[in-house]
Amino acid sequence: MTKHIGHNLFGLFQSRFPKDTSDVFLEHARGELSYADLEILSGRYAAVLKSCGVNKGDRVVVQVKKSPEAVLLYLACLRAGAVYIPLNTAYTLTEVRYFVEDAKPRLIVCDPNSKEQFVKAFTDEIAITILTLAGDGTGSFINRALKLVPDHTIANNNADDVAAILYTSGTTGRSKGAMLTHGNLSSNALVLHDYWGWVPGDVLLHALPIFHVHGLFVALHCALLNASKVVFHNKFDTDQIIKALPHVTVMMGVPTFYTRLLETPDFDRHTCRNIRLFISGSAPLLAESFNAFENLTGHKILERYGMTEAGMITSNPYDGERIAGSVGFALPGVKARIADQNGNELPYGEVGVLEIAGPNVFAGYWQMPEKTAEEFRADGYFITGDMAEMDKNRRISIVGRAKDLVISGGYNVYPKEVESIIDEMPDVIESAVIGVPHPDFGEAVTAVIVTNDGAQIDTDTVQTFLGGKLARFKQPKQVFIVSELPRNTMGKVQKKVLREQYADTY
Ligand code: MCA
Ligand code: AMP
Repeated sequence: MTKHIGHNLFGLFQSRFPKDTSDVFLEHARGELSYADLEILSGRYAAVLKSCGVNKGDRVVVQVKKSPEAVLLYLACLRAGAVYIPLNTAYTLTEVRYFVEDAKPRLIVCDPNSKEQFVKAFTDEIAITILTLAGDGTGSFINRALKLVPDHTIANNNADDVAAILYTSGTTGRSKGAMLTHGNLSSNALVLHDYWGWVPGDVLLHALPIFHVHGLFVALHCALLNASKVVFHNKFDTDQIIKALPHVTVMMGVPTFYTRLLETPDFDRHTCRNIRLFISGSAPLLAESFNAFENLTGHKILERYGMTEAGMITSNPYDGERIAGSVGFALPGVKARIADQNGNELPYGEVGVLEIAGPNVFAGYWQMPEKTAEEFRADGYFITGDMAEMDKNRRISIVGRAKDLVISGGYNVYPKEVESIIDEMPDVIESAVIGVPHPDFGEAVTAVIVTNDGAQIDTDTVQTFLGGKLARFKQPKQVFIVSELPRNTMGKVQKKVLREQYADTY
């Protein structure tokens, strides 16, 4: 087996492959992939990348349904030193166009039903090759791979070479591409693997999407470092998950996974008999869910906190006390402080903005040096935009957000993006988009709109207008028409007042 080369993340994984590479890597609906398959197929996929002219540092935009092949494509990009850019499958062409124009990829890999519109939309970009991953006859990425000799080389990357760009929206203006380096990803993965006590024989249940940090990096990387089997589900289907749980030892999920399990009569202590660890993150886990889960199963869910720009930042301890409502301690190697608006550290117990530094913190926003500079303090700390407090033991609790952000079922929705499109509707004077408590999604996107002469616009009309422009999960689940929005003396819309007013909507 090739020795771990340079700082390439794939090289790190490969150095941890099981001795017997016939061990299963992915168990999925259509069969199994072994670690030997991973090695050969990622080599074949890397050969396709090269045949498309993708060289080290070139961007590859990928918008495909979750599948084992999509995982292999990610791993092939790593080994080839290409920059992987995964996109949420819910994004519309309008949203994808922005990312493509910004990232200037060498290759786009998409699903068959998007290929025609992508070809039409991006024909001017003559340097871009567009391929489907599968399902497009002999022209697909997978079919090309079958015809090529595997390329087993691993690009000799430095720790600060970019491995992936993940787009995150912002409270103002355009989406920003967070550049994550091989060093960011490997340092975070190694820390998590150790901190969460992975042991030989652990089996991971994977039901998260693989276009975000949680499913793509946190879950897959820990399993790969552990040479573990991954029981791979294309989505979170509660019945299927309950059938799978007795055969795994670790599950990672967003809080919605846990609330859905709790609502299912078949789910009980016996279902979890082989589980070592349940982990939750991406959105706040309510104390009532934590407690109900412990009462039902005997398991204290381990809550951790992170963000796209920094991977995982804090975690409740594996061996120590896991406390509901707390996200635990800064991970080893991560420095955290609670600061006022000017970056001055606050005393323990006071609420401020969480600022962090460490090897996990990203290299900046793709081609946006000014935006990057705005998010960092002069001493290198990154401003998370999350409001938090730290107790004298340095345990951290997230208490709110300084940024105007809604998290629905673990997906981030930036109100500004939704408001600006609603405001283009005929008869709309202005709008405020808020997140209000929702039993399934944690928060639900909700719009409060002021119209000309009180014209009545219903939820369907707003959703229809937004269709094609905005992914479904960003669209308001409910719309309210009002005569005016509450404002403070400075004229700023008081979203807190609206959130209180509509708190019982769902
Ligand atoms: C689906 N729908 C949603 C959401 N998901 N609406 C609001 N919020 C959502 N999250 C809508 C669809 O548009 C559709 O609407 C309907 O629900 C059914 O869609 P379906 O895909 O069948 O939904 P589902 O399978 O029940 O999905 C719900 C889910 C999923 C399982 C909670 O959203 C999910 O897997 N979320 C995880 C997101 C995640 O991985 N986040 C990590 C980000 P209609 O029928 O009207 O068309 S990484 C991160 O945040 C940081 C780094 C961290 O700390 O981890
Ligand atoms: P993203 O931009 O998708 O990376 O989302 C990151 C944001 O999700 C963070 O800035 C937090 O606001 C939120 N988040 C992630 N994990 C947690 C958690 N355990 N508790 C509260 N908020 C969380």
